[in-house]
Amino acid sequence: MSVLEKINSEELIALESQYGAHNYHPLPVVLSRGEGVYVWDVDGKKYYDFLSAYSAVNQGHCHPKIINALITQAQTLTLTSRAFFNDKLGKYEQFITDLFGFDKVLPMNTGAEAVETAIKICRKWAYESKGIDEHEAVIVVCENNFHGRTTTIISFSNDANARKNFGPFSDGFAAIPYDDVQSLQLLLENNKNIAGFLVEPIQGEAGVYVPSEGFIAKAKELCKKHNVLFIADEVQTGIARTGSLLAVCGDCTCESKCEQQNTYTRPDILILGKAVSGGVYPVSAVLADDSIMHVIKPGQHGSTFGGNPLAAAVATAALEVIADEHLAQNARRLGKLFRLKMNEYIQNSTIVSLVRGKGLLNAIVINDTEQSSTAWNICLKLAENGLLAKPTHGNIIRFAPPLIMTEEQLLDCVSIIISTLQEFEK
Ligand code: IF1
Repeated sequence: MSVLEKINSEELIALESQYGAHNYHPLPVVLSRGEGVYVWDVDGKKYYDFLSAYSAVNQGHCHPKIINALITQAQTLTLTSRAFFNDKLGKYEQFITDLFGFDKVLPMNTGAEAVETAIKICRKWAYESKGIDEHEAVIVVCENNFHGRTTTIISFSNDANARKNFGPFSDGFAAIPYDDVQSLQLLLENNKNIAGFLVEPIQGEAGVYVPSEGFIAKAKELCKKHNVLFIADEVQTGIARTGSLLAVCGDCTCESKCEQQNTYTRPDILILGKAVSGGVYPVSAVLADDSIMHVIKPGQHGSTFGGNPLAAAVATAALEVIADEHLAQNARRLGKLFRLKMNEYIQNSTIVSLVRGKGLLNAIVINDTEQSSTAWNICLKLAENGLLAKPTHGNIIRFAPPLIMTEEQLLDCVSIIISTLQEFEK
C-alpha cells in the first residue's frame, strides 16, 4: 500500500503501535490539520484544542505570521551549525534579550536541553564565581517537579514512573516541598554548597499547582541573601500562558517588554521553550546576565541545531505575536471567566471537587481516586463532544487552550465541558 493512500484512524494507530516505541498512551484521536484554536481528525471531525500541545501552541495552530516566517527562512537557509555566523541569530538574540530584559541568551532546542543548560551554567558559576568546591554544588528542586526527561533531570524527579530502571542517577540535587519557603530557608542556612534553586512558578505536570501568594518572591529573596541562583523554568508557564508575559511577572500586564514592575520576580536564569516558537519548530532559550553567562566559554556547551537561522526567524515571529495580539491580557481575562464558570458548576457537582490555575493554564480535580479511569473516560467523552484535553496525574484534567481564543469560543468550550461532566454526575 502506498503511504500516500488515505488510511483510516485505526490503521494509523496500528502503524504507530507496530513501528513506534510505546512511550505514550494517546487518546484514540488521529489529527491531520490545525488552525487557530481548532484541530481536525482524519475523518474531518473538528475539535477545540484544549491542550495546545502542552502550552506550545499558545499562538494558535499554524499562525499565519509564524508559518510565513518559517516558509521564507526555510527556502533561504535552515542550518549552518555554529561553526559559522548566520544573519538571523544576532538579531534574534538582541530581540529576545531585550524582550525579557537580560544581557544574554544561550539558544537551544528543547525544554529539557534548556534545563540541562541552566544546570550546567549554575554549577559552573558556583565553582568559578561563588567558590564552591568542584563537584560539591547542590541545586535545590521541588518535590513533584517536572523539568523534562533526560537522565540528569529525572535524577531529581520523585515520579517513580519517570525514574524506574533509568539509573544510575546524577548527584547534586536536594528536594523541598513545593511552595515551602521555610524548608528552602532551612536548607540555604545549613548548606554552604547550594548553587541554585530550580523551580516552576506553577507546577504544570503535577496538576497545575499555583503556589501561595509571595512564595516565588520570598524564594528569590532567600536566594539573593545566600548568593544562590534563582532559576525559573517557564517552559510551560511562560509566553503569556498564565496571563503575564512570564508567570514570575506576577500581575504585571506588560507584554512587549519585561519592565521592572513591582510584582516582577526577576530570575537569575530564565528557561523558556515550547511557545517560544508557537509550536512550529523546536526552540528553547536560557537567559541570564553577563555576570552569570560569562562562565560559558567557546567549546564548553552547544548543540548542532541550537541558534539556527530557521529557529531564529520562527521564534522572532512567534514572540512578536504575543504583543501584537495582546495574548497575555486575553489569557488573564478568559482565564478568570473560565474559573468563574467552572466554579459556578462545581457548587452543585458531585464529580468535580475544584478548579485551579492562572490565566489559561487551568485544571479540574475529579472527585475520584488517582487510579480511577474517570478522568480518562471524561476526556474520551470530551473528544466525542468536540473538545480535546488529557488527564495529567490520574484524576486531574488540564485545560490549556490557545491564548488567541475569543470569549465566545471559550464559553462554547465551557458549555461542552460542563455538559460532558454532567453525563458523569452521580
Ligand atoms: C512529554 C509533561 C507538560 C515542562 C517544563 C521542561 C519541560 C517541560 C515545566 C521539557 C515539558 C512536556 C513534555 C511532554 C509533555 C509535557 C508536559 F506532561 F510531560 F509534564 F507540559 F506538563 N520544563 N513538558 O513542562 O521540555 O524537553 O519536552 O521540550 O514529555 O510528554 P521538552
